[in-house]
Amino acid sequence: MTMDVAAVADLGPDDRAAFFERDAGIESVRGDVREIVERVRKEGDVAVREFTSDFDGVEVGNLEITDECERAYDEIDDETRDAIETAAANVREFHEAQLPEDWQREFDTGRELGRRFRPLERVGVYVPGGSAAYPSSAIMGVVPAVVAGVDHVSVVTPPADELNPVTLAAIHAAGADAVFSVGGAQAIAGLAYGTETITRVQKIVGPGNKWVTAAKAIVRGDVEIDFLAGPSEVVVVADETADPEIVAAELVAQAEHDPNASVVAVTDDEPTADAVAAAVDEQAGDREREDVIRAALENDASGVLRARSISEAILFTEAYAPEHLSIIAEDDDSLLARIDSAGSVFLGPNTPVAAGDYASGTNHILPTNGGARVAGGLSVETFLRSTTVQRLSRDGLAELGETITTLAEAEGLEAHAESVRTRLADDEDGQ
Ligand code: HSO
Ligand code: ZN
Repeated sequence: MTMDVAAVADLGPDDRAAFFERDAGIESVRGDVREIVERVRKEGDVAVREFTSDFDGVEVGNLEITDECERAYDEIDDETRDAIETAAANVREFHEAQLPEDWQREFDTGRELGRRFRPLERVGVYVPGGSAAYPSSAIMGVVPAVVAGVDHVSVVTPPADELNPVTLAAIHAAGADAVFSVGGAQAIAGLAYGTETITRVQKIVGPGNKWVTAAKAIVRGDVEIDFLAGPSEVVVVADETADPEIVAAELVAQAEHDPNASVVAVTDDEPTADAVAAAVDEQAGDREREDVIRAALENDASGVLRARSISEAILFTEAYAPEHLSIIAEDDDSLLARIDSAGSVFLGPNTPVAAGDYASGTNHILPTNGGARVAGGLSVETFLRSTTVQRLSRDGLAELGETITTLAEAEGLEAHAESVRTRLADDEDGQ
């Protein structure tokens, strides 16, 4: 059997480190990626084409494929186009609900404060291609940017002799303004610094392989990024009411993404743990991507775990901070109330993670490797900047005057204090 059942209480320091200290595994390529980034920065399209030929084995004609995306959209079958449109509409609706309102109000008499939100102007979205072509990721990356009001959304996606028509169609449906046939670190560098063809952007979002992720880590600072996303993760918290076949199906589903995916079930019910482990093994054998799945199941950060109580299961998932958390247990709302660290939570037996992966409306570009301890996934706010605004009346300033001048003097900043006093001096003279 691929998965052993272990007890949370028996995990040693090494096991705990494997579960709780996951990382994106980009160190091995950092040096090579730095060179690629530098060459694209200096040489632009020439370097982009050279790396595309070296790494993708493709001599690209036009780097820009915006029109091809529109054509693919028109030509794909109706069923696929409808599925793309339904998914995009649900993602659009959920993200529209996130749009913050500008506001401005008086806090005390004469002290009016507010906050306003404006979209970034140019952003770039990485859409994975190759064996892991994800049309759904095009929707998840582009739609929130469009909803936020971003002027120009560029998409980069790796070239191939035969580009995936569904990915191209989804990029078009999501509302991208320009699409470029370039992938890997060279695509990230192109977006970060601009080339003759690729527009330089202010922020780059979207998942990719370790070359892409390493490039995002390197250009961060010169350009904003969302976060460094690694392979998919899921933790399922289950009690004795959970159907082991369903719990197993969740683990096998996310395991199919990547040999480095991490999948965990944690339950307070011993028979459930044993049944999940057996069901995972059986289901894996029936899947086309069995090899990928078995590799992921064997990861040190994957496993079926027995907890002494549902509280211990909750503490485990909190320490893990998974990208996806599925809770299949009685009174899931009260368990949810105890969760602070998870990218996206799926409640109950009828809510597969695949719903959020594709179509329910939530975003599937989420923090991995424990990133959920400090941040959330892609949202409308990813593409907004905020500005604060204020206006004081004379009375409002008079009320605050002494507080400001006292602190300014404590900092030795006399001119700051004077900028207040000159305004209030008129008042005193006049009275
Ligand atoms: N579960 C992946 C997203 C995805 N699933 C794309 C299917 N296609 C990472 O959240
Ligand atoms: Zn998935």
